[in-house]
Amino acid sequence: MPRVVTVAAAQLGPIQRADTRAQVVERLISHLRTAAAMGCDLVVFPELALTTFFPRWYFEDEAELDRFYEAEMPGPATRPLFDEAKRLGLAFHLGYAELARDDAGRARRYNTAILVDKSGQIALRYHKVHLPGHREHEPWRKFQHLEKRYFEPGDGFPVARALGGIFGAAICNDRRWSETYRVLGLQGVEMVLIGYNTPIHNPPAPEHDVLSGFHNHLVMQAGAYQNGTWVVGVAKAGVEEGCELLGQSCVIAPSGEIVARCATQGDELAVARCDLDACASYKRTLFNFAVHRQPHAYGMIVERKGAEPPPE
Ligand code: CDV
Repeated sequence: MPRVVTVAAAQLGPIQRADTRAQVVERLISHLRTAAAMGCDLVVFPELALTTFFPRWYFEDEAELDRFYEAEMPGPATRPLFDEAKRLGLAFHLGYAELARDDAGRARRYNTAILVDKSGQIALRYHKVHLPGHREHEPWRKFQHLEKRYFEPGDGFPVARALGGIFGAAICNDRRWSETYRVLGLQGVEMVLIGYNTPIHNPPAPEHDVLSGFHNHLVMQAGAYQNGTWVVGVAKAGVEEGCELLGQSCVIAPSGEIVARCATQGDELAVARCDLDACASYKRTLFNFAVHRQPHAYGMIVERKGAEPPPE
């Protein structure tokens, strides 16, 4: 029996700061209903999908910052999303800012993604590992990117069995790092779910701006092919609080080919019928890790963090 997962890359247009959680959740529910009508099994929402992309501002007041985080999942605002997905028989993936407490009651802040199965249970929880940007206020920038200040990094790339396959997650900047896909690939991942908020303007390197769309697809297509896995990349797109975010949400096959993609910068679904067994011919042949990898030659990957060129 083929293991087919019909997936919707559920792109969101911009979320402005004044938009309420209830308004946003209504948009997510509208995506769920459209996806259900199109025969989907799984709906993938972007990174930090419940609010505007708040790391673009420097906040001194912690109470103001806390407004962008969820202290429980589901909580009062997100319960209707869980209920409607369960009613429709859909699994979904959601990115949000998580405010947890450790045993000593200290705040732990994560950029989080969850996969919720068709029964409404959280099957996978992932904390973003590669946090881009900076920690201190840098007023020279047109907008801030304070993820290093507002989140702590996660400690790994877990996978979960769900929907008859093996699923993993990564968040935005993670998609640019080959290590992300390989750690997931080494656990047999068959579908990687990736939400993103990517400003087209990169303040430290504006010469890259014109290539932002190319780089987006380049890294996800390479990650899919080199690990024989489906990849679903989903944007929050459009002009949000004056900052232009990249669209291009897409579904990528284990061949590395894009099989569905969004055409707008707004709320839009890109739907694809994904046969998880299509991963096998890549995992069995060219990328049969057990046969062809040479870990004895890769030690530097974990032993060394920054590049160290040889002496002159
Ligand atoms: N949200 C992100 O992680 N954005 C980064 C930007 C800052 C480069 C990205 O990799 O798309």
